[in-house]
Amino acid sequence: STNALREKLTSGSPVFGTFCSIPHVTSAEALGGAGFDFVLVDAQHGAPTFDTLVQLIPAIQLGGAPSLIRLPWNDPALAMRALDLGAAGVVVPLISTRQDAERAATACRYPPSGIRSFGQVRGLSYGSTAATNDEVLCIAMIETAEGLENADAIASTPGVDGIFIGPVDLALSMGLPVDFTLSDPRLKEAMTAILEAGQRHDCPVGMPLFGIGMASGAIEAGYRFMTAGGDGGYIRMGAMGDITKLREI
Ligand code: 3PY
Ligand code: MG
Repeated sequence: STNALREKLTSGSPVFGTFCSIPHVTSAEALGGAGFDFVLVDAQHGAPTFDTLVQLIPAIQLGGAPSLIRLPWNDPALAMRALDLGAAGVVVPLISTRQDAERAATACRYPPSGIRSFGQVRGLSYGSTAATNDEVLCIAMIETAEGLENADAIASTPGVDGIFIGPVDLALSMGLPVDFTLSDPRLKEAMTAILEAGQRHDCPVGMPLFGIGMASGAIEAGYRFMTAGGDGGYIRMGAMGDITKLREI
């Protein structure tokens, strides 16, 4: 078997995901069934902890989508555990150097390519340890000024399968204000530089969409995978939309 998400990422057509930040099987299954190409379980900023992944990943799978787990930190133990619990891949925050990228990529691979320990529990097997090494996804987040400087070194690291830009942390690290429209020219220039580094090394680059109005511009620019929204926002928006209309009657 092959990792369908990896196939989509290499196909060239845009790939869309959404954030799971609520650690409950019912909402996770609903997100998994919504039609996105992947669900990004946010174990960095969201409420999901590693204790809940064993329930969330199968629930999302039951809905029909693969899971990527955003780790709280670039910790090999967490990457291995997320993969052993059935994630299609991991998203590793704050990758700033080649060494950071190698640490993340090798945690996801069995020897001889890496240091992943064997014990899959419900991890996805792609036939052999070598095949599994080829199929799991290690997505490195570039979201610091140092990561921007090292974008080529990160994007060319063996086993780094994609770059996900964190525009908010990147702006903060560059001394810029938080602005979800991402319109500061210095931030735009930085994001373009990362995108171009990815393109130079045939490494797909993704970004979060702060509103789906950003999607067509992002696709045109060359971003290959994007996240839109997430469970908490979807509940809030749906509920607010209804009560707003009701109050207008
Ligand atoms: C950031 O913008 O820093 C992110 O991590 C987005 O997910
Ligand atoms: Mg971030």
